[in-house]
Amino acid sequence: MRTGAKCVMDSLEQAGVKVVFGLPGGSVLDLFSELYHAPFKFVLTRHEQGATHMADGYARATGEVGCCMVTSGPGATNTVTGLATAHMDGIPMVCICGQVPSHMIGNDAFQEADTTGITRAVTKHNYLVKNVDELPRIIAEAFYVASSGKPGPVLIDIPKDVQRAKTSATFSGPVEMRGYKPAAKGHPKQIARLAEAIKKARKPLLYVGGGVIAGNASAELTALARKAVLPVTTTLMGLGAFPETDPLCLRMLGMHGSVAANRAVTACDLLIAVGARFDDRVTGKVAEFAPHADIAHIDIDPSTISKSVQVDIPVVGDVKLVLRELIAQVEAVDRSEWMAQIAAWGKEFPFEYDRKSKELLPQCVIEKVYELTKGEAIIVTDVGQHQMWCAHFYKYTRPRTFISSGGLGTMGFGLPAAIGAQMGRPGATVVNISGDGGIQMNIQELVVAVEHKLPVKVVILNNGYLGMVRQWQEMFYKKEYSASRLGQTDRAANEKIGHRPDVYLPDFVKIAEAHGALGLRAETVEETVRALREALETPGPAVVECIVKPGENVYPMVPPGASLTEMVHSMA
Ligand SMILES: Cc1ncc(C[n+]2csc(CCOP(=O)(O)OP(=O)(O)O)c2C)c(N)n1
Repeated sequence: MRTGAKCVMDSLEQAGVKVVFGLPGGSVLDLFSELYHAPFKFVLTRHEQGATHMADGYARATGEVGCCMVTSGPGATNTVTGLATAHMDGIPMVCICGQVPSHMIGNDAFQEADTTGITRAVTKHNYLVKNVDELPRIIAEAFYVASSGKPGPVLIDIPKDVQRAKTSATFSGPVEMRGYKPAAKGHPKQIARLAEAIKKARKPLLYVGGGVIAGNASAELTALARKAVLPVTTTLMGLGAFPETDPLCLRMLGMHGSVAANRAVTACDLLIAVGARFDDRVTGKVAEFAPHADIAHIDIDPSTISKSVQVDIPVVGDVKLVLRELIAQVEAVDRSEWMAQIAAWGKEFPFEYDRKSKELLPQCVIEKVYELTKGEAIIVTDVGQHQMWCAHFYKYTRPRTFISSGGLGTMGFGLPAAIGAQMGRPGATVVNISGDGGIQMNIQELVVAVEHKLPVKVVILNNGYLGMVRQWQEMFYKKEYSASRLGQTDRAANEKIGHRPDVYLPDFVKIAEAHGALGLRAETVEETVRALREALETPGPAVVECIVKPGENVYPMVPPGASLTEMVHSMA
């Protein structure tokens, strides 16, 4: 006989869990008591949101299921943003929550929240465990659901009495769930139709999303593109699925996509979406998206087919298996005219910035990170302008090297996700690039990197603004800069509140030092290179704050709701 708490630890071990992120409280003390003897590592975070993003970053960097454990009530509600972030991007995660004892549920007990109710819409599946005998099976199911089909987060809510109750139940699989049978092989007829369409197309284009990375299908995707001469554009989530240094790569498409990618979407006669979901940030005005193309869509999730864009050739299946079938059926086709056209667009409109600027530009900082890490780092971003510049000015050549909250767009994701990524990939260079806004949302987790001797490097692009908000206000809201100035470097504002005008508020260098990390500040290109070098050579975590030009905008940009042909290149 084992307690429920022991069952949880045994089941996590059985599932191959190597590290759990979280924070204890009254309702999970039984679990934490057992954790004391568990063979895997536990990382104590400073906020449950941090725990969820760490589990998420760990999953994105390794391909394994990320795991976190929190208490009931506020512990559970603090996971909502992290669960929603993972849910939107299809990231496998299992979150274990404590719950008040079963007989108190519904009584407004201390630290009670309807966790399964609250998280229903932000998880792939969730459980409230009512009987300890079911625990081993439920945990095995949770890991299966999280990692199969389109991956996603699964939450298990375990009342305190269930943690303490004893059971002789075990579960050794296999998992069988009625109504949940993720597709594996694509339909052979549909695959043959697509192969035929690829042979006939004069201007085909592969539009690749995060599903290719989740499905570990980058090698197959690359082989298909090269064999059948198919140019490739990726979404933000798809960065790294295809080498961006390859001449077939058009870089990212969509709102802040490259001119070449967006023009190719508009001109192509066959658009092959692979593990992508036609997000509004990708399509712009749907009615004018890929107007001349037949659209094929390969995805494991049938619910995504024809959801926002009508698809002509749907192929539901595991992308890796479908791509393998396709590779066998396609052949090389001469598309030199199409390739020349694409190359010309790429040459005429590369991602660029003012290289003569007297002020330090954020794009330049990212380019320096690219040069100094030789393009081999794992880049983890927050959300905003810097996120888009990280897509433009760093070239990703391998999957799982660009980690970002694409679907939900969660500020505060970057630092904890980078810590999780570093935990999963101890030998990798992990660089978190954040804005001065986003970094302040989970800065408390820096101490976790210090405690665990994780050499995460944090680069803060400090423009004194919630930059992306400021850009939208400049472009679409009559320059009414309402509540977008953060003002770390705002001398007048400092003076007004009686601070020394030349003091940074907050002082990120001091924040770094207060957490036990190296803190450096750079205001010029030379200082940036020096600081980045020092940070990269430091064995522990380091923070490099770069004071960059405040008013810089991300271009090109497709205004919200406009078609991909209506790209804005500058305010001038
Ligand atoms: C949690 C959260 N709150 C609000 C937003 C809306 N938002 C999107 S970008 C942005 C500004 C980000 O500013 P900063 O972190 O300084 O990065 P920058 O855009 O300047 O690079 C805001 C507020 C968000 N994405 N996430």
